[in-house]
Amino acid sequence: MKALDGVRILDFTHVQSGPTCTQLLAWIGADVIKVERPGVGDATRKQLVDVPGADSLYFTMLNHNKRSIEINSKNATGKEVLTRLVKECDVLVENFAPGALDRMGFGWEQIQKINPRMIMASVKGFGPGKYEDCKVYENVAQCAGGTASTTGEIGGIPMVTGAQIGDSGTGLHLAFGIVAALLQREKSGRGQKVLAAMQDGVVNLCRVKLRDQQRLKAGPLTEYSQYGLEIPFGEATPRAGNDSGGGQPGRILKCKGWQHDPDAYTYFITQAAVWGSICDIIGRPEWKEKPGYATPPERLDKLDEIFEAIEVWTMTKTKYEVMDICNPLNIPVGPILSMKEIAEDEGLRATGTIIEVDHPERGPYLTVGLPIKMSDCDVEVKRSPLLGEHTEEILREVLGYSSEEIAQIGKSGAVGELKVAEE
Ligand code: CAO
Repeated sequence: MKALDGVRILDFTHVQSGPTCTQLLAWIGADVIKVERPGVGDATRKQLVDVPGADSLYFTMLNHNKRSIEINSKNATGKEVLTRLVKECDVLVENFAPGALDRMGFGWEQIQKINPRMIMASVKGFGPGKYEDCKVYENVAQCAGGTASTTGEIGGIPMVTGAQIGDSGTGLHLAFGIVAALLQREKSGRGQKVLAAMQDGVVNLCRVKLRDQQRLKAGPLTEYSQYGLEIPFGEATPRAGNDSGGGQPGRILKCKGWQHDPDAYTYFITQAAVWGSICDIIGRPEWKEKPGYATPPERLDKLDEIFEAIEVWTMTKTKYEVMDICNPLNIPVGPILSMKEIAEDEGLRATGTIIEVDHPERGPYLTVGLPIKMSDCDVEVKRSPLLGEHTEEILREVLGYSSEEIAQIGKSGAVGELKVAEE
């Protein structure tokens, strides 16, 4: 049994944000029918190709558990097929550039006429307002959503993060909206429009930076290293290097092997509650009671000295040894794991967060499985579809077209090349 068994999704998504959303819904049981342009498909199929002739990892890792149908949405017969699909589906998900769906003839008003129970869910770069017509990609959203201005070294240039909080983050937000709209439809009997703007999603993920923006009115942000370094604060939340955001000083420190391993580092938080244990393990027990060191406010102007002393200790240990020593003492630390280490991590493999999938064109590859674990929903990760792999199956089984009708549709140029089976 799966959470979304019986829910059918008309998936007009491409690239990353929309496909992240529909992949999540497919994993938990929705029948996701991905509409792709005949002969071309999602642009990511052929982006960053590592195995010539095969679908790229970019595509395969974002489109598991979906079925692919090729339809030209600008062809008259293609529009008829799509109209029937709109009647048969519960949710339409899209992340076209603003206005593209209206130009196809499938805007919200038209969708409601065809199927009043339809939930129409969109990712756009910006919400309504002066930027609503802009095309937006990951880093644009990160910049417009507050990540870039608050990430990077103190006094350095703005930085984007490596996590795809604009694309995948917005896909997650949209999936939440869709599931909520499905629940509401149980009571109202109506569909609704769901919009997740990438800027809004990033702003939501930058919540604590907006918190700090407001705290600035009350004075300097004392937990930022900048305060201890006596660098004045400006009018906006500054970049804070690797400071921790929770009010307890934290830094990234070198570990044994840092000279040749770029990821031999640990995150180390000097949480007030375990200050005594920290002093003991680094060999500075006198700091526990010493005036100027004993309480968190006293330590604020000595953070460089304190973290240097901690680093002298962490440099004698591997990042895993730091974890093994600190965890039993409740000292919050985190090894800086490389993608290689994550790919090989036995724990992540055991829980299905990192999973190996086989593919007819490219053979086995690694992907990230469903990161949410549900006790009563069976999750099986199936490979992504080849372009148009299910065109005929969907025309016949979902839409009920006969072989003769399917042959006509094939001749109309509305779908890709078809191999029509005998009835
Ligand atoms: N049959 C026929 N035409 C199709 C089709 C199909 N099956 N699928 C798409 N098209 C057409 C669209 O109708 C559109 O045509 P018009 O411009 O004539 O209306 C055209 O293909 C291009 O679609 P697009 O504008 O969405 O694609 P793009 O490459 O120009 O822009 C992107 C890509 C991502 C910038 C844009 O879609 C966008 O801003 N999306 C919203 C924000 C978003 O999701 N960004 C994240 C991208 S990474 O996840």
